[in-house]
Formats: sequence, structure tokens, C-alpha cells
Amino acid sequence: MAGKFRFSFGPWNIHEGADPFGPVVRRSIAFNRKLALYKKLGFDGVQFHDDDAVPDMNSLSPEQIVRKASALKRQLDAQGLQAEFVAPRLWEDPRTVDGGYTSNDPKCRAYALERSKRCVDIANALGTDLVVLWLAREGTYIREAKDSVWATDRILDALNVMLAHDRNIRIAIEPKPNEPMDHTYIPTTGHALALGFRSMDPARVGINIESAHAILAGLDPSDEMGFALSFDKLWTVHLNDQNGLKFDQDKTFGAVDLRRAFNQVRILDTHDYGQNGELVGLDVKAMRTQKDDAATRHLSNSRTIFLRLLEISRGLSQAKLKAMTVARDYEALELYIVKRLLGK
Ligand code: XLS
Ligand code: MG
Repeated sequence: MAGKFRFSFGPWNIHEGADPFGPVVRRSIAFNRKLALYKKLGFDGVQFHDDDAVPDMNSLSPEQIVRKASALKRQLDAQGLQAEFVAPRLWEDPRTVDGGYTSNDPKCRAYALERSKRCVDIANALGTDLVVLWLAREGTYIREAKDSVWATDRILDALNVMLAHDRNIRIAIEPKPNEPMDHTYIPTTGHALALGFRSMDPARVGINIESAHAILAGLDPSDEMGFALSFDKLWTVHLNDQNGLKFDQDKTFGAVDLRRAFNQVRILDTHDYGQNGELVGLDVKAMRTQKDDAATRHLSNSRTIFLRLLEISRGLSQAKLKAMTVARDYEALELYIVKRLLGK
């Protein structure tokens, strides 16, 4: 029985358009107004950074943080929205300039671990058991700055600190090979899964695969997803698109390579992604050129493209696919797929 997909995005996906070379170009949309847009755009789930949920959390006590997160949970309930995950934002604070868990300064490492525990508390208060861990600055600009064995062990310690802090929390590591660092530790799905298996509770460590991150690692996102699915470890996804090996573009899903997007949809659908409540996250950014009143189109367009590719995937003739693969006639298979993508 074909499942129904539910979608999510984070408040950072509606943004003012600043890039490293220029300031904001659109008006800020207040958080409450963003929340009101979710259902209208066809989304049920909200992804959070810890400080999206509780702004200014560094100046609050653990109890105050939980109180604020609980108030937000009531707001989400009132809108019929679900918090999908919370991710510790460990890349903006001055104490995380050299990374969080792998900073060379022990005081900064201690800050990163404390912050991660608060993130777990926020997830709890928001009614989700999922934390996403994007290891943004856990890496180096120059190889000699850190020892990669030591760094791997520090990231493992951080997983254990979070797993021990809460008996139910699950952690989905989001691998990315570079940016903002020259090289990031835990760059691929394989690295992340291997690390999880060394943790104190491997059953509670899984994966978030972002399409663009896999592409930046020279890998095919659908195969990365398939690898994680075969371990039952694909707990969320960040679908988007990426035009070659450059900065992380977070383009509209399917906007660069429709066939690559199609294969992501197909692997997810074929293996019943979503059956345990997983959402389809769209980590897409609006182009800087979008005007204020049209700066949410990348979200609804990504969802529309996903659903259209789903229709195409479900409309394929299983008998034809089988015959062509048994005959090893991959030219015929290729034309069949491309024609379907062309609407023929
Ligand atoms: C990075 C993301 C980041 C994580 C969550 O690619 O946009 O925000 O997904 O921490
Ligand atoms: Mg992401």
C-alpha cells in the first residue's frame, strides 16, 4: 500500500537573502507569522534549531529554557503543527569558532556539551524525541590544527553525553564534507553510522541525509539514502538540490537534476519511508533575487516537484522494469525513465 508523505521545513528556510557578499534584501518575517504559513504551504512539521525555539537561550537557566519551549509546544499544538526535531546551533557563538566538541579550548568544549544538553531538553519539551546533529565547525581549515583520532573520539563523547542525558532521545547525524570548514569530520553517511555503532546506545543514533551534502561529497543522494534505509537508520531527510561542487546552494528540490531527485523520491517511496512517522524535510533556500511577497515559493515548489516525481515513480510499469532489467537492456530502461520524466 503506497504511503502518504508529510512535509517539514525549518524557520531558517524563510529568510532575508543575505549571503557572504551582501546584506539582507528582504524584510524579516516574525517567527509567529512563519508558523502561520506552514499549513498554507502544505507542511505539517517544523524543524528547529535550539535557539529558533528558545531565542537567546544562552542567557536563560535550564528551567527557563524548558518553560519557554513548553509555551512554544502549546503554540504548535494550537496550529496543528508537530515539532520534528531540534538541532543544537553550535556554529554561531564566539565559543564555537574552532568547533564545538572538537574545539582546542576545553572551556569551549564544555560550553558545546552544555548547550547540547539544553537542546535535548528543548526537544523533550516540544514533544519530539529527535535531535539532529549537523557537525558544522567540527573540522579544520588546516590539517595540523587538530588530531583526527582525538576529534573523532570527542564527537563520540558528545553523542554519549546527549544519549546519557535523556534515555529516550534519538540523534540523527547530518553529515557534510566541507563548508564552513575546509574538511569536516564525519563527512558521509558511512562515517556517521560507524560512529553511532560505537556509541553507548547504537539503537538511538541514526542519520539525516541532505541531498546537497551528499552531492558535495561526490556521492549520489539516493544511494546514501538507500544505505541508511538498509540499516533502518534514515530518520529524516533534507531534500534540496545542488549545481556541482561549490558552496552549499540549498536549491529547490529537483531544480538542477530532475532524475537525481526522482531517484531520491523513488528510493524513499519503495522502502516506505515515513511509515514510522518520518517527515520529508525540505532544506531549501529562496534565491536572493526573490521579492518579499514571493519568497516562500521555493518551499511549495519543492513539495510540488516531490509529489509529481512520486506520481511518475508510482506510475512506472513494474513488469516493464523487470523485463528490461532481466534482459539487461539498460539502454531501453534509460529511455523509458527519461521519457517518463519528459511526460511521454
Ligand atoms: C545545514 C542545515 C542545518 C542543519 C540543522 O545544512 O541547514 O541547519 O540541517 O542543524
Ligand atoms: Mg540541512
